Amino acid sequence: MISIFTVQHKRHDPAHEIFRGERVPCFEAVARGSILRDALVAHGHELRAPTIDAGPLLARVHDPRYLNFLEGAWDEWLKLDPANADLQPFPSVWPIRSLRADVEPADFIAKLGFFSMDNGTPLAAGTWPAVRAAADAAVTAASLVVAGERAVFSATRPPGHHAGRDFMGGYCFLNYSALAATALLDGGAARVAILDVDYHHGNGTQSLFEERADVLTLSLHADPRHEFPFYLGHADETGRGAGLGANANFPMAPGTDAATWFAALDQATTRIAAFAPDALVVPLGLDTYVGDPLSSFQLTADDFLRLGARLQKLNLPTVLVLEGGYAVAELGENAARVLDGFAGA
Ligand code: OKP
Ligand code: ZN
Repeated sequence: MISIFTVQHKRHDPAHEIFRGERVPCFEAVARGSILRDALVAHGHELRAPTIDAGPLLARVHDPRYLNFLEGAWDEWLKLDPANADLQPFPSVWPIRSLRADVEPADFIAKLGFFSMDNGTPLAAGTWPAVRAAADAAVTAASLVVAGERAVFSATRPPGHHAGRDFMGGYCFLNYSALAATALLDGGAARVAILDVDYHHGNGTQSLFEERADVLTLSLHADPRHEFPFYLGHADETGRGAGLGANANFPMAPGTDAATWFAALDQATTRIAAFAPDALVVPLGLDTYVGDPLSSFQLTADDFLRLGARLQKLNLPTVLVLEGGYAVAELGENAARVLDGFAGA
């Protein structure tokens, strides 16, 4: 399977994140990118650089005000104090219920909270070029599928599925799967399904499409009562307005085993078949792996082969987009197994 990969991912290299009040090394580390690249090559998958500029699509998925903030954020941080070059900004205040989310503040840290859902999304000097290149990768993958490729993998980091129209969160800044789905619709698909198999609910993707009838969003994930993103991803969220009936969540208990997970996948794929889409986007998180440090699900290496085969059987033009997966040593092999399962099905 063609995989779109860019070395630009290395420019997003924050030194730490906050975990239980302490600064710890980032789980979402640069090493994820190189290990993934090596495994894809070892498994015989062709790597290509992005060739399409996602620029024109960005403002259709994200708020221009948010894009503007993200692009200039590091410069603003340095303007506060040049010594900030060696430090990392984190938000500390948010416009929660009863506070105004319509007036953009002037203060940098206040703006950071205004455009974030958590303090777990570290921003670094090269974050913008890295996420812009990752957006180009996802749109390039979609355009190859529009041009007739059966399936293409956008093998990029950091992830994207928690990012919403005007906010970052959960290590994510730009929603690549939403960009890919938009490119597929532009390319002639009348309906697109997005099947998120990351351990965490794809809150950004759900919120971006919840009012649309032409994009079916589905997510298999850990019950948000117990796991990030906590405030979205329940089974009773079925879409809104024109999009009522075009969202499906499959929250599962912490510790869920492969049999239960694949039973939920069966339900999701039945929904997709009934929707009869023209194309499929798969936000592909490998953090359902039994060895993942952030998750409690129990999928094994062989289960990723099975997952690839199941996705292939949907018989749809497919864009896969890397999301989570923090068992870094095994990430590349697990991702490659999904592609191998797809190819061998
Ligand atoms: C992103 B993706 C642990 C904090 C966990 C939220 C998890 C983000 C997961 N130190 N922060 O969906 O894999
Ligand atoms: Zn995840």
